[in-house]
Amino acid sequence: MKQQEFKRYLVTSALPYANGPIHIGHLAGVYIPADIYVRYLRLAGRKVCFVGGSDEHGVPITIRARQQGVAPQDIVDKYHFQIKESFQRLGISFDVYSRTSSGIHHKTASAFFKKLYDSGKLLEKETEQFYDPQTRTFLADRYIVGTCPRCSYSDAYGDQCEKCGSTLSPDELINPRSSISGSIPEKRMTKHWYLPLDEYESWLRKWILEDHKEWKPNVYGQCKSWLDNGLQPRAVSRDLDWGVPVPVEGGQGKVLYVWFDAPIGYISNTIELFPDTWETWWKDKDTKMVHFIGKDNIVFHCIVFPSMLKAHGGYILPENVPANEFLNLEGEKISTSRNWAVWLHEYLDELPGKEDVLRYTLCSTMPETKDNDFTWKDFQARNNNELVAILGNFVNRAVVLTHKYFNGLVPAAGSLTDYDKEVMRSVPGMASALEDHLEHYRFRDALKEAMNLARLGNKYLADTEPWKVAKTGMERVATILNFSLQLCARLTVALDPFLPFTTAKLRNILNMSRPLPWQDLARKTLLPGGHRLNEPVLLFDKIDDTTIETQVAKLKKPGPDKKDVAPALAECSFTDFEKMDIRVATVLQAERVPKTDKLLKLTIDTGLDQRVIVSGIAQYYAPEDMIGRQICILANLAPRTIRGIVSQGMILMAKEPEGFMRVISPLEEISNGAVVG
Ligand code: B3M
Ligand code: ZN
Repeated sequence: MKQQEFKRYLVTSALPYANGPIHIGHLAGVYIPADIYVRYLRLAGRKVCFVGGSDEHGVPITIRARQQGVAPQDIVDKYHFQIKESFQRLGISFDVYSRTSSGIHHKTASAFFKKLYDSGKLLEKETEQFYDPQTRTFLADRYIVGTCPRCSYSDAYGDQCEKCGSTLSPDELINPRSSISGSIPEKRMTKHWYLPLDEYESWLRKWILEDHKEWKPNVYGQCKSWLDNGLQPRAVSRDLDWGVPVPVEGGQGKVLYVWFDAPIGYISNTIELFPDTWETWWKDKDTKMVHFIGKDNIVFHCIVFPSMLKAHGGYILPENVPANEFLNLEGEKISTSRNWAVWLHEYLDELPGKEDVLRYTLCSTMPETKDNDFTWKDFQARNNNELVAILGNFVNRAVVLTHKYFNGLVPAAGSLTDYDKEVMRSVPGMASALEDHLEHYRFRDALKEAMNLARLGNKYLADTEPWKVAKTGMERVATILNFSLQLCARLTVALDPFLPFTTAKLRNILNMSRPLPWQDLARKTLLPGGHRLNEPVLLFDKIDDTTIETQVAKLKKPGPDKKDVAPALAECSFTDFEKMDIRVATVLQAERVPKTDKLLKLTIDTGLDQRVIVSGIAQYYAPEDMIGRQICILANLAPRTIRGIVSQGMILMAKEPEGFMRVISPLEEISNGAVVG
C-alpha cells in the first residue's frame, strides 16, 4: 500500500532488558531511528502511536538479581525507571513507555497463550532438562556452567562460551555444574509447550520473500537464510519462577519464554495507552505497523512474533522491520560487562544541553546497512565542523544581519537575480528527497539532505555577501536576508525529526509560536515581511579536546554499577590467621527472626556439633533458599545474644560494592567440619 493510504501508524521499538542502562548502541540501533520516523510522521499530520517499554523477564535478569542478592523485581524497578527517564531526557517521544512486569501485560500475555493453547496451536512435549538437586529447580542453559569443549574455559555457560564465543548446549559442557548451588545437575523430564514454527514456514516464505521484497537487505537476507535452513518448533515456556506464569494445567513453576511474552508487550502497552480503542491499532488493516529493532532481534520480529499473531488470528502484521546493524565504540564491540560503553544517563549528566549533538552524531553514523563505529573524536568533529560551522553559523549570520540592517524585522524581498532563482529552484527537490529518505527509513541520507538546506544557505550568504552589498543599497540586502530567513524557517521543519531541541531554540529565535507542518517545507514564504525576530542565540558551542579526552579516559574505568572495591586492610600475621577456626557447615533449618526484616536464625551442622547462628542476610536470602545449603563459618567466634537468641559463630559472606551480601558456598559437596585454611 502507498504511504498515504494508511489511516494510522503503529510504531514499536524493541523493549530493552531492564537489567542495565541504555547505551549509544541501543540508541543508534533502535531508538533514534524510531524517534526520527515518528516525529516526521507526526509533522506530516499522520496519526501515530509510538510504543516502547521495558522487557523485564528472562534469565539475564534473574542472574543479575542473584549476583546482587536481591529479587528480580528490585533489578527491573531500578533500571525501568532509569531507562524511561533517560529516554525522555533525550527526546525519544514515546506515546507510551510501560513494562512487562505490569498487571496488564501479565493478563494480556497469559490470555494470548491461553488462546493458542485452547485452539490447539501449541505442541506439548516432555523433554529432558538439567535440574539442580540442591535448589530443586530446573536450570536454564545460562544457569549451567562448565568447561568449554572448544577452548577449555572453565566458566563457560550452557548456551555460550564468553571466552571463545562458541554457541554451546549444556550437554557439551565438561563437568557441568549449577551456577546457583554449585551442585552437579541431573537430567529430569519436564513438560513444555512449543510453537510449531515449521507449520508456518510456507506462509512465511510467501509473506516475507514474495510480499516484502522491499525490506532492507540485511533483514530480508537473514529471514531467507532462516527459512532456507528450515524452521523447528520453538519452546514458548521455561522452568523459571520469574515471568508470566503458564496459565494452563501442568504450568506450575513454569513461565512464558521471555521471547514469547516480550513482543506481546507491544500489545499490552498499547492497551494501557488506549484501553478502549487499542484493537483499531492492532487489528484494522488500515494500520501500518513498523517494528524498529537491532539485527539480533530479526528472527523474533519477522518469524516468531508474526507466526504467533497468525496463530492467534485477528491481528495485523508488520509492514516493515527496518532493523539496524550494530554500533561499535572506538573500534571495539560495546560491552556492558567491560564497561566499554557510553551510557545515556551519564552522557546527559556530564554533557548537559548536548542532547542533539548525540542525536546528530548517532544519526550521521547510523549502522543502517553495516556495523559502524562511534568515536569521541568524530563526535567532536561533527559538532564543531557541521553543527557549529554550518547550521549554527548560517542561522546566526542571517539573524544578526537582520538585526543589524533591519532592526530585527524580516525585510520584504525585492527583485530576484538569476542566481537567487537558481538557488530557490533547488529547494523543492531537496525537500522531496528528504521526504523520500524518511519514508524509506534512510535516516543518514535524510539528515544529510536536511543539512544540505543549511549548506545551501551558508553558500548563498557567502556568494551574495550582503555585508558588502549593504554599502551600495539595502534593497538587495533585503532580498538576500528575506530568502535566508525563509530557509531558516524551513530548517525548523526539515531538522525537527532529528534535532528537536535545536529546532525549538531556532523557532524561538525566529519568534515562531508553533512548529510548522511538514507541508510548509515546499511553501515559498514562511516568515512574512515585517515579522519580528527575537535576539540571536548561538545554537551550538564548540567542544574542546579536554571534554573528549575526559570521556575517552572514562572508558577504562569500572562500570556505572561497579562502586569502588573496599580498601585493603592492614597486613596480618599467619599467627593471627591461625586463631580463626573456619569450618564448612550445612544449614539444617532456617527461619526469620520475629520483628526484624534483616535477621535469619539458622540451625547448622558444623561437623563438630549442631548450633544456632543468627545472621543479617534476611534481605538477601529467603529461609527456604538457605535450607540444605553448605556455608563457611567462623566457628570459634565468641557467642553473642542477638534479639534474645544465642548466636554461636558467624557465616562468612561477601559484601558486593553495591552493599549486597552474598553467601560463600563451596562449589562442590564437602563434609561438614572440614577446616578452611
Ligand atoms: N529485550 C532486547 C534485546 O534483545 C529484547 C527485545 C525485546 S522486543 C520485544 O536486546
Ligand atoms: Zn570456549
